[in-house]
Amino acid sequence: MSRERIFQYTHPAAGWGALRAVSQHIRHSQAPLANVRSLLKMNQPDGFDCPGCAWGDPEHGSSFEFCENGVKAVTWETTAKRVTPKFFERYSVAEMKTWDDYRLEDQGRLTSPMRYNGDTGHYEPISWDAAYELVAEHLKALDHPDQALFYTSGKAANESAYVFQLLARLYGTNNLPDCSNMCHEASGTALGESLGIGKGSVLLEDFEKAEAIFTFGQNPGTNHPRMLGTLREASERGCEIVAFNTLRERGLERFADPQKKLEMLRGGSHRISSLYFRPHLGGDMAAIRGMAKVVFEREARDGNVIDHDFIAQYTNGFDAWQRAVETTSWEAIEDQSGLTREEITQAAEVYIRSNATICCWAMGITQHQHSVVMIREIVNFLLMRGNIGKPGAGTCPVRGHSNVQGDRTMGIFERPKPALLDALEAYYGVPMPREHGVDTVNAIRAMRDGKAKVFIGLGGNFARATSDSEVCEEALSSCNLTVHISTKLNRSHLVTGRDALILPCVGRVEVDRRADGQPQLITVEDSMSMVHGSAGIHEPASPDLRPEITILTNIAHRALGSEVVDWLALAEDYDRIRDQIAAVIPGFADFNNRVRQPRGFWLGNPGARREFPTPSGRAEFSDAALPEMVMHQQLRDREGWITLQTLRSHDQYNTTVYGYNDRYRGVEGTRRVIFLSSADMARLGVAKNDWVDLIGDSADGRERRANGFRVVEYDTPAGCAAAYYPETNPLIPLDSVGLKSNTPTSKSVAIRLEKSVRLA
Ligand SMILES: Nc1nc2c(c(=O)[nH]1)N[C@H]1C(S)=C(S)[C@@H](COP(=O)(O)OP(=O)(O)OC[C@H]3O[C@@H](n4cnc5c(=O)[nH]c(N)nc54)[C@H](O)[C@@H]3O)O[C@H]1N2
Ligand SMILES: Nc1nc2c(c(=O)[nH]1)N[C@H]1C(S)=C(S)[C@@H](COP(=O)(O)OP(=O)(O)OC[C@H]3O[C@@H](n4cnc5c(=O)[nH]c(N)nc54)[C@H](O)[C@@H]3O)O[C@H]1N2
Ligand SMILES: [Mo]
Repeated sequence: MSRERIFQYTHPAAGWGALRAVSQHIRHSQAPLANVRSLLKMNQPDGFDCPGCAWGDPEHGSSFEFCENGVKAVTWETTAKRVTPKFFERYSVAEMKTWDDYRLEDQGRLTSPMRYNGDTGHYEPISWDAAYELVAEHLKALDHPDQALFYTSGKAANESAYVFQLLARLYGTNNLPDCSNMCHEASGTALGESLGIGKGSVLLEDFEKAEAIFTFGQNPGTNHPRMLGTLREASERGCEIVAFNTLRERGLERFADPQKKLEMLRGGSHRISSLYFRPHLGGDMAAIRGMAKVVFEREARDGNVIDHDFIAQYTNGFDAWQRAVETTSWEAIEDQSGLTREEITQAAEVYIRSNATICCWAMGITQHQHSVVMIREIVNFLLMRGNIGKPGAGTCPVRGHSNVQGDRTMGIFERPKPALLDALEAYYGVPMPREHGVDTVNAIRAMRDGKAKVFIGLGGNFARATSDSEVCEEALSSCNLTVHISTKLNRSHLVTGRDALILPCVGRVEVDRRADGQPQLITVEDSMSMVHGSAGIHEPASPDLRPEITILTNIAHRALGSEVVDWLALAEDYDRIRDQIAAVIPGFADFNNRVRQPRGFWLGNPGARREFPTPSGRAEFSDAALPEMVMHQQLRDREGWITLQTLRSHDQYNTTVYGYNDRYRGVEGTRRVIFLSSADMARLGVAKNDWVDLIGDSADGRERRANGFRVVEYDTPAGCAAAYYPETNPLIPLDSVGLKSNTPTSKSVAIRLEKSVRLA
């Protein structure tokens, strides 16, 4: 770890800093040659899908797209370090529990299946057959299928996800919580209500035609670096980019493209955003409503701003929304958004000038209590000028995990639509469970209340990614069995049920071979609904790894038998899984052929054709009122309290911590910092570099704290603080969730600070 240092970052995003960071990560992973080879194969027609983000791939993807965080994701998986049975003999679970997330994952790739022994406190080797048998026995022993939980993290490929949901449903439950419940759930819900389909409507090509792009609550410089290239190109050809972000984020301001070496040699960079606004946490709905107010005023004055034909032909509820906008006062808008009427008018002018507008958003929008109505307001805003279903315009919820969208398409959803269940019943000829299952937060409640007894995780780090860490750990520990299908050691493995298994699997960059030696293909779907193939190129990190599908089908074969589904045959050739997907999931006809086309295929989005599969067949405006008070308004009069957003540093992938630097925010050598405005530092009586403990809400009688954070002064509005996830997850009460989305409110957490004394 490098020395702790807080500094002012003055360079553009990416650029030389990114190249330096890349070479350091390749060196640290100790497998340099292999890494370089894999980088050249990333996001190529015959290579593997980048395990980083879900941003779309360019049409002319012949030259490799450089992305610092893609490199980190790949080197993290191709590391030469190994976690062997000897390692588990040496370290007890109790000892590893004292390690932080970085140290756990940095031990390297898991190599062998392991079973926890409660008597010794160590994990011990177990054979694959015995492990499969153990899971099957536990599943068979439950009184009711709803006592089992099947969690999915969004890296699982379509084929793994399809098999996993089939296993859960044939076993008899819809208990399929996933990481999406903590991520874009509100987007799916809001888009479904407004437009009839829970996915974004734009393609990458639309970014080449947009005249304005609005981004809300998103940090692409770190989390979707390839999107910066897209934004830069748009900006270069004169498209106006308007950013709304509570923090000043470097990647949204300036960007130097590492692929343009000449520009970097000259020390050049390119401006990304034309306008940059910093609303209060949770203030975007008010800001958007303010922009709509300006549009209505301009329509009344000049006419020709609102697309009345579009509204009449395709939508419902416009008048009620117009009334809602007109009755919302500027005072309420300014107070909640933290932006002035002048600023909002300036942003609205860009919208009025543009004939084709895209709105992008991510976690700064989806992780609040009122996220669903906020996203519906984004859609209202687009609909009013007909910005759905025309080139260069539409909705773009920027997804997280590389296949999180595909997993939902494959049926990973605790509240499946009847049509999916009907299709499954028709194909397999057996009844499917109709009761809704539990999402992530309800899965924790179910374990806590003794209603769920077996937890199976297909990837991810459930104990660390969820809110209220202590409650979640107690819940997991009360299970009969916890099973984690994983590539790397993480905290969830250490929060064992009475029985616990770690089942190590082949990673995305590794070859997965059929018995005849032919490589298997897997498929994924990106943020723009493009489905394409992915095939690894490295030999697996250990001969004792199994592909996810081998693990799942062996469990299914033993737990359910193979009368309805010939599970083991599915694992032999994934084309057989794809044939079943083609028969069950709409849009996948002729899947095996179409996915072998160079760029795969587009699933399409009815919204792009101005078809809206809502009950009315029309796009629905939402006339929701602004929430009376969002968190920062509730807390500003409570002495000592402040609203915290929990976010990602530049050196992490969710709970995977690559290192301790957050270059663009000027933090080096530590993750235990809290970003505060100078006004809040004065109000709360703390100074730069002070050590503080963070205390969460304890209204339900449970103490919540996270100790030992250093104060960093940062350019953010008063009343709004920021610190990294997952260290701050213990502060988020399990019951603090979004309305209708049930997503933890990770961007609106009530905290107060206590000074702590610590040796430097
Ligand atoms: N390298 C890397 N890439 C990733 C990930 C990663 O951890 N590392 N994670 C992946 C996943 S699963 C996801 S979901 C995405 C996440 O991508 P992001 O959504 O970009 O992730 P966060 O770090 O949570 O950043 C939230 C951003 O929103 C801003 N923000 C917070 N609250 C508000 C608000 O109320 N209003 C406004 N306007 N802004 C706000 C914050 O200042 C911050 O810039 O990235 C994916 N890609
Ligand atoms: N406070 C707060 N909490 C949050 C968020 C936030 O912004 N703030 N963000 C939320 C969001 S957006 C998300 S998406 C969730 C993420 O939640 P998860 O998806 O559960 O967590 P990850 O950290 O992505 O999971 C990392 C682990 O996945 C395993 N893994 C990696 N690759 C593979 C693979 O190819 N196969 C298998 N089987 N396993 C693999 C590794 O063992 C690794 O340790 O966290 C959520 N939690
Ligand atoms: Mo996510």
